[in-house]
Amino acid sequence: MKEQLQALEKEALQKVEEAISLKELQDVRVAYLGKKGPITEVLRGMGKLSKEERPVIGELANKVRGQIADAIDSKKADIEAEELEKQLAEETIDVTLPGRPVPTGGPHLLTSIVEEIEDLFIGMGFEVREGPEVETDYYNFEALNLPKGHPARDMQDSFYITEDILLRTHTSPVQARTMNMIQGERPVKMICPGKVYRRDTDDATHSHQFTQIEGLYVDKNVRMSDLKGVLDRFAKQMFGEERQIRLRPSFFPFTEPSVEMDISCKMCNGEGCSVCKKTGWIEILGAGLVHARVLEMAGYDPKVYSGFAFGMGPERIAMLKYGVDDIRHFYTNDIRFLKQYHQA
Ligand code: FA5
Repeated sequence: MKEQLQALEKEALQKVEEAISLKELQDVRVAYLGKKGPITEVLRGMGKLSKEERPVIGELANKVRGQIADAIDSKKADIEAEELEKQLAEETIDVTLPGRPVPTGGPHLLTSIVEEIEDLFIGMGFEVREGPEVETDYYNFEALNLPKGHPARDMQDSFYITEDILLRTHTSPVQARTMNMIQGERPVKMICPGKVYRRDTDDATHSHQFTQIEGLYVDKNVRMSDLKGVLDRFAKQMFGEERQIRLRPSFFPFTEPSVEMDISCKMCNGEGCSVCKKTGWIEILGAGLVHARVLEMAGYDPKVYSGFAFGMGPERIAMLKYGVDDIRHFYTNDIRFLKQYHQA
């Protein structure tokens, strides 16, 4: 029986040594020290032993059991320490690692340019106004001296919703709306940015939906030289001293005299390319002195008041300023294009 106990001890210690998880260790404990285990079995058979043998075997059995239990406890502590070590290693946070960048958006180039132009005119004393994109025929045309059937309506092919309602073709109706609201009671100095719509065929410089910024200054004694001064200041601040500007006589039914302002093409330095249609110039705005008839219709006495107005295309301005070769880049939302103009 002594040999049997010693063999059991050896075998159990070997199993403890081999156990690699708490579950395996628990299995060893149950197998050797459990109620149905071999040591309990030995102790149960003690009654059959002689008086002399009983204490010797009893002591040995208890010693074997104690040693197996101690080995299991010590191995358990080792496995637990190992598992904790492993868990800590897995959960380690390296605080020196650089953070993962979170992509951020930024203003669209068109938004930035409109805001830049707004700031520039606010600096010259203009206030910013808004008007509806779905407009009546009256404000879009008639109040601007373009009665029904007037041939100049063909200059702006329109998207009609009903016979009298359309998507505005320019921001000029906001001129008429603003003056109409004030009814000649005081001067007006405002700009109005917004979307406009035309049945134009899209190409490098034309889009069926684009942006305009209207300007209107009505006061006593406003002259052509005031318009020239404001536009000159605008162009110099926007494009720098080196760019050339030219004013060409033009025609708009709501201004008299009328002009168009061109800027020398940045893509070809005025030599002629596909962007400027080989002319070396890109038209960016129309302007003129507010027609007496328009003033009158809006409640201003043209003998007392005079004014100037202009309407510019910010897409074309951004194209000239940043060398964008196609207006369609503004609307296709290609992130590679937009990203170039994000300011951090
Ligand atoms: C007008 O729309 C007039 N309402 C401007 C005006 C206002 C004149 C006040 C006098 C007094 P025009 O059709 O030329 O004018 O357009 C003005 C500007 O809008 C152009 O110079 C150009 O910069 C821009 N523009 C016109 N059509 C398009 C288009 N299809 N795509 C992009 N920009 C355009």
